[in-house]
Amino acid sequence: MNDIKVLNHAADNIRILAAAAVEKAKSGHPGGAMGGADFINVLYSEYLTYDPKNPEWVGRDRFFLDPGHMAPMLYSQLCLAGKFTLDELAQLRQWGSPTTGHPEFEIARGIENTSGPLGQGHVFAIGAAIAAKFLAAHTGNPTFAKETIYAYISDGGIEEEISQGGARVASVLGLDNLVMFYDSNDIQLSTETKNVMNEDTAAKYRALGWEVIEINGNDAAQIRKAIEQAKAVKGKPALIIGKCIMGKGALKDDGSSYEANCKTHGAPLGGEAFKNTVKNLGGDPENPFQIFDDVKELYANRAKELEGICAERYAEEKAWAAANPEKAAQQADWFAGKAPKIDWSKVQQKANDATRSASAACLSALAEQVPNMICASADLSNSDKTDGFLKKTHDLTKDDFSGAFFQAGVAELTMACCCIGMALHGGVIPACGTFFVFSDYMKPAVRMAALMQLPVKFIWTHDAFRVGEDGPTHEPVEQEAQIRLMEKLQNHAGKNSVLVLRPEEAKETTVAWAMAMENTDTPTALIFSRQNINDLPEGNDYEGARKGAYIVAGSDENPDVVCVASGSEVSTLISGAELLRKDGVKVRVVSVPSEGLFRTQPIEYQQSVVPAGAKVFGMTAGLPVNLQGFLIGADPKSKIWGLNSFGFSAPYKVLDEKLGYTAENVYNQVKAML
Ligand SMILES: Cc1ncc(C[n+]2csc(CCOP(=O)(O)OP(=O)(O)O)c2C)c(N)n1
Ligand SMILES: [Mg+2]
Repeated sequence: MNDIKVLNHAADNIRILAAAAVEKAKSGHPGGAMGGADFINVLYSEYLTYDPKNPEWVGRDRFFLDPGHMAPMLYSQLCLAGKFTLDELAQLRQWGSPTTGHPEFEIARGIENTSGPLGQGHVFAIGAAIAAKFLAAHTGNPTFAKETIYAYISDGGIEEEISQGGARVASVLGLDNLVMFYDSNDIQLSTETKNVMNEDTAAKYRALGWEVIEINGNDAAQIRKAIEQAKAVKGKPALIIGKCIMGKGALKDDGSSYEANCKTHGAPLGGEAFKNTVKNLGGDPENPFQIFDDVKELYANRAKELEGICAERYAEEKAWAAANPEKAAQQADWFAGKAPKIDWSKVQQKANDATRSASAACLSALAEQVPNMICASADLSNSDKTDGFLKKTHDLTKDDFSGAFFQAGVAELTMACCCIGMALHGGVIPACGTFFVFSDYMKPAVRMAALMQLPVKFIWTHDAFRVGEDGPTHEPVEQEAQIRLMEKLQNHAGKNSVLVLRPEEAKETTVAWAMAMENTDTPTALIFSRQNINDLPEGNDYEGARKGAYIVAGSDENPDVVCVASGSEVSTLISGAELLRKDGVKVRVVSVPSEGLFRTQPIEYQQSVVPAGAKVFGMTAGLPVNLQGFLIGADPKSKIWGLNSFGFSAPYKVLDEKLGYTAENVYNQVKAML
């Protein structure tokens, strides 16, 4: 047992370092970091199990910091643990520095994730806790059952709606491997918390089925006891509500208390206030970037302790691997993030099927062949056809994680964040489905997955106004343009940040799913139709989809017009082409499952599909901007037929007629161009 005095000294050390880093950067958030220092210090010096020499160790505990603005607290803590140097800390938020604002993840440095967008981070932790339970059940490796996932949440995260979804999921799945600390400091960015929140948070989480422990969040002994208690809880997640003092130990320039003051949330303490604060905390204002000797010793002792703990865990893992060599090899592949080997010949597509049903056929094969895949749906599995996967497995439930289907309930953002958390944990391949129009509810998470280069698969069905009778609320129009913008946005590895595929018909859907499974370094969005679509002509080379756009079978040589589309509009173009050919017009039809991918092909290939100066006719059920890239360098008479308004309520065939998505309209529009 460490001396409480030393623990308090270490927490003060973290406070000094966090305040100093923000002071030097002239930007950042000292107050919350100073308030939370006691919790993070007790956690790292006594509980968090990790291997300092092997940061990627699969069985490590994980710490997810929801309020990413408290990164100075995490960096300071990781300085004590030897993962960052004091010089690196002093470079907080500077160009090229490893100590960025709101860091995403860097496992080697001990950062599992901090969420910039409040609320998402603790749900990433919930996803990671699901992954740990899944891996325990699917591998039998005892290490996964020993993992604890720690989440740190603040007032902002509690206020975000996603906390309701996360709390529900964690409770219904009985995630007793999850310990969440709520830094309840009564202060947020612009007001005191009481101005915007009067709920009884403890009662709320108890009602949601959590174990709730209430403590003074700046008292090391109480924190220690609460973590012990939380770890011992069985069958449900635990929440430790710690009443913390914002800016603990801070003094103003006149020496009076600067604690519990909104102003310390997001700005340096400043000049004399900073100096007074460092002195008050026992540091040297002229040289604040120091680690006290007793604190060094505390963490050196912890490192030794961890050696012993890890040795025991490794021994258990070794024994399991020796008894289960195949599973051990498989586990290594899973954590390496390798694309699984899949025999796609097992997927038999029905003629003229809807692409959502074609996706179900693929998912069915994936359920059989990819044992580390988890598929989720936000209560639409029989409509978004993720039930193709479900039929080959069963739901994850509180007492049974041997299945692989995650019923997320009607909570699209929660579902997406859980999937991201699974990916962050590692070892599993997450996919999740809902209607395309509800991708709007998921956008903030899609953006985080894109930024972090996580290979989550987003399955979006009911891709266009052809939802019909459900009316305009359910008819996506602008959604494709929104997600395609993410194809134009490059990630830090210089790749399109999301791969977005809208295959034209059933067989191309199989190729799209193959591309999604092979894409291990960005998220993939798959957009599928509700309605049946005619198959492409015999002899089509579906592998062309891998280039993002390709000429479909039956196209004419030396065309008078090049018609481009994705999804079911390709089939409308083909019907239109038949009419045009009767007039002697030569037509090339190009399927464009992803223009973003097409634009990464050599220019010669792009020109071979859509030659410079060609007359181009594009058709999209979304905004015309979806295909406007094809007008660049084309004949000026070229045009895109798209939807410029919300949809309408009517059977989809009527909508096709009314909105001009017919062979006749293709004929008329192209004739007017020639
Ligand atoms: C989704 C989202 N909305 C807004 C913000 C901007 N923001 C950052 S911190 C904060 C207030 C946070 O208050 P709290 O969580 O209590 O942190 P504390 O002030 O206690 O450090 C806000 C609004 C954000 N980061 N994410
Ligand atoms: Mg707060």
